[in-house]
Parts: sequence; structure tokens; C-alpha cells
Amino acid sequence: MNDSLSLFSGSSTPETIPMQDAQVRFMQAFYRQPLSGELMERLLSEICWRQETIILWGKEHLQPRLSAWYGDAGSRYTYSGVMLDPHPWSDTLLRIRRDIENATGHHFNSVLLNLYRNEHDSVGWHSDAEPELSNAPAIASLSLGDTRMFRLRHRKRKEVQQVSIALTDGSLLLMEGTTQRFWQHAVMKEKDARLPRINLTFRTIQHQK
Ligand SMILES: O=C(O)CCC(=O)C(=O)O
Ligand SMILES: [Mn+2]
Repeated sequence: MNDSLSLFSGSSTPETIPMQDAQVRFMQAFYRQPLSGELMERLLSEICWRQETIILWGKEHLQPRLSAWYGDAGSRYTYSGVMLDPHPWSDTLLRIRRDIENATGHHFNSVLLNLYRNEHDSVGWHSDAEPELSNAPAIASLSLGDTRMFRLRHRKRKEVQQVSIALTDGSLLLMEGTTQRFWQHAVMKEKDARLPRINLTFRTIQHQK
């Protein structure tokens, strides 16, 4: 098994994470306290959080986290058998989207939010490669609240070292180009206690119905 590579940075300017077959940039201090804390509080109370049931190998499971989908009307999204019609943008989400669009130069028409309530919540290995996204999607991932480790592994080349990035409060991770095609990512359960964390992944749905 590969040792994972940990990358930490105190930088508020984007740094490129050196990875083969992937284009990943990270900005640790995209938002700082107290603004990041205010945004977290607003999202905790404003968002229509739900625990979805997903179907894996024909069996129903409760997702080990809460989630919600917001975006332009018509940006319907299917995720592990869950069909999500978006809620309309809130003022808080529009403000965050504007800041992220200004920083990245990408336009996003939807956002998937995840709430990890404690150390037991997680997301398993996957790529954001649903048919509604383009072949080379840009995905901007904002983290608020407690730090969780974001792990990446190459889908085909086992000899390529895994990457672990500590997604701290206020940090922004941008995945572009071939990242989803060649790499999977996950946020594992933790052994030690964790406070709530919200993650927002801004995406562009291609085929609007
Ligand atoms: O929580 C995270 O940092 C990642 C979430 C994620 O990968 C997803 O929602 O597709
Ligand atoms: Mn993902």
C-alpha cells in the first residue's frame, strides 16, 4: 500500500497540488473567521438538510451524512440513485457562488452541500463523473467548520502515491480537467471526535431538462 502524502499550507493564494493526470488547486484561507463561522451558522439553519436513502447493489442504505442540492431551475442531478431537483439559490449561497466564480473564473449553475455531523459521517471513494457533468468538469469545493481529510487515489495506477489534503475551515479546493477521469476521492470516518463540517461543491450541470 502507498503511504499518503500530506499537504498543508498557510497560504491565501492558490497553490497547485502536484499530481499526475490531474489539475488540483488549493487555497487554504479563501474565507477566514469570523466570516467563515457566520456562513457556517447561516447554512446550518437555512439549508433544507436531508438524509437521503441511496441504492447500492440493489439494497437501500441511509447516506452517512446530510445533503442538499441547490441551483438554477432545471439542473436536475442523479447521484447514486438519488434524483435531486434543486432548491432555488438563497442569498447566502449566491454570495458564496459570486466569490468563488470571481476567484476561479468558472461559472457554476448548481451546488451540492454535505453536512458531516460528527466523526461517523463520511463519503466513500468516487469520482464526480455523473453524465450530467462535462467530461472535464470544474468542481469548486468549499469547506466550513471542523477539519476533515480529503483523500485522492489514482483510478488505474496503483503505484501513484495517494494524496491527502486537510480541508480546513474556509478552504477552497478546485478540481479541473482530467481530475475526475483519472482520480477518485473520499472523506473517511474518523476515530477521534469531530465537530460538524459543511462542504459545498459547486458544479455545472450540462444537460438541462
Ligand atoms: O466533503 C467533501 O470534501 C467531498 C464531498 C464530495 O466529494 C461530493 O459531495 O461529491
Ligand atoms: Mn465528490
